Amino acid sequence: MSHDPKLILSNFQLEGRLIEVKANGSGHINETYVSRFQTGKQEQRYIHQWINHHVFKEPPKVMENIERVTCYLQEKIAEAGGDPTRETLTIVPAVDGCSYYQTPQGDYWRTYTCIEGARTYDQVEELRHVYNASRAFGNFQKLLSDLPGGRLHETIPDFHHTRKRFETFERILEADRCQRAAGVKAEIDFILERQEQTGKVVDLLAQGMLPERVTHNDTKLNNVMIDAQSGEGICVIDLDTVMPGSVLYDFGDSVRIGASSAAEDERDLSKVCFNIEMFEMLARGYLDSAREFLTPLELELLPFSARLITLEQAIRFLGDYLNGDVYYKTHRPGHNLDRARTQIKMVAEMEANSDQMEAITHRYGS
Ligand code: ADP
Ligand code: GN1
Ligand code: MG
Repeated sequence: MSHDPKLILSNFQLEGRLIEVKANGSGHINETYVSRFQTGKQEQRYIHQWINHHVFKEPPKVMENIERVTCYLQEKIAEAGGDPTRETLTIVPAVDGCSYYQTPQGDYWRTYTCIEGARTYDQVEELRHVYNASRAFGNFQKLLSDLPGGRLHETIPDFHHTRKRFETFERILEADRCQRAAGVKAEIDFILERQEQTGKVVDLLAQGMLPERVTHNDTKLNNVMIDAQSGEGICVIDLDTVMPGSVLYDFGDSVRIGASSAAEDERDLSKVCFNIEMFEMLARGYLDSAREFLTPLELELLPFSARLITLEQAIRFLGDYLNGDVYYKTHRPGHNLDRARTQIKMVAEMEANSDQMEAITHRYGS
């Protein structure tokens, strides 16, 4: 499914003459486009996104969260002498002043200014990017640690509730509606054998042993803009899932790509390796931002969270494969299965390296 961004452009406060608009990005849920507008000799680019309302059931609440978060970040970045137009997202309002536009057909769109001189990476190309992106995610949590105005909306309830994800997986497996389970027995067993891990973080949160914080919840490497000159992680983007959560969700989710030698959907599993040097950069970058506010228990569980959230991703990808590929965009047959297999390989290798991972987080956490 794809939507025509040209039809919605006139509903936003955009200046100048449209030169072109084209698809951008590799996300699995929303659709992203980039446009070029000309005013006199100046050119301005914008990012336009169709918000998947089948996944984000209440897009106005998503946008309310994003408005609150970006406004607060803008203030803090300005106070610190930074550039709020590059270091956080800037919403371009619709003509009626709203942060989004709803079409007569019920689709939701938003527009941001395009951050120039920076780009995202779907997979690691330079080790310093791992450190810098991870530091940016830690800093994002730090800046939002005192966000005023009460709890953010949960844009997807129980998004990182790993035990509930596991239970959903069991139901999908039971139904086996596409009769695919018999072909992926090893992958299913890998997941089922790890059931007892899935409740750990959510139970500690429910018991008040782990604090709830404002977290990003989708900390893939390609959700940080990397500055073309400095290689710094200048801006955390993709804010749809910013909501109450645990820092362990963010740290954990960043490892599966930030410490992997291959793409999330690599078919050749011999290329998919957990790289301890990359993990060290990632942990150091994160802790250089987050060391000062993490509790001892959060710090202790960082290595576990990497295995847990990677397992959660395997559960979700394999679940979607078994369910007939209804959630994530896929670009080839077996795409979700390929993604699940890379995540499983990463979990297995992280398990084998858990002592070294612990040593690293202890070293940089104190
Ligand atoms: P998705 O949820 O589909 O991953 P993102 O918000 O991450 O959507 O955007 C997809 C890609 O578009 C990003 O990886 C990035 O390359 C680019 N992008 C998004 N927002 C901006 C922006 N404000 N400026 C420049 N590029 C952006
Ligand atoms: C989806 O939309 P995107 O590609 O940033 C998913 C994340 C997964 C990720 C796996 C709302 O993120 O939770 O971690 O794919 N987003 C949603 O790559 O489900
Ligand atoms: Mg993204």
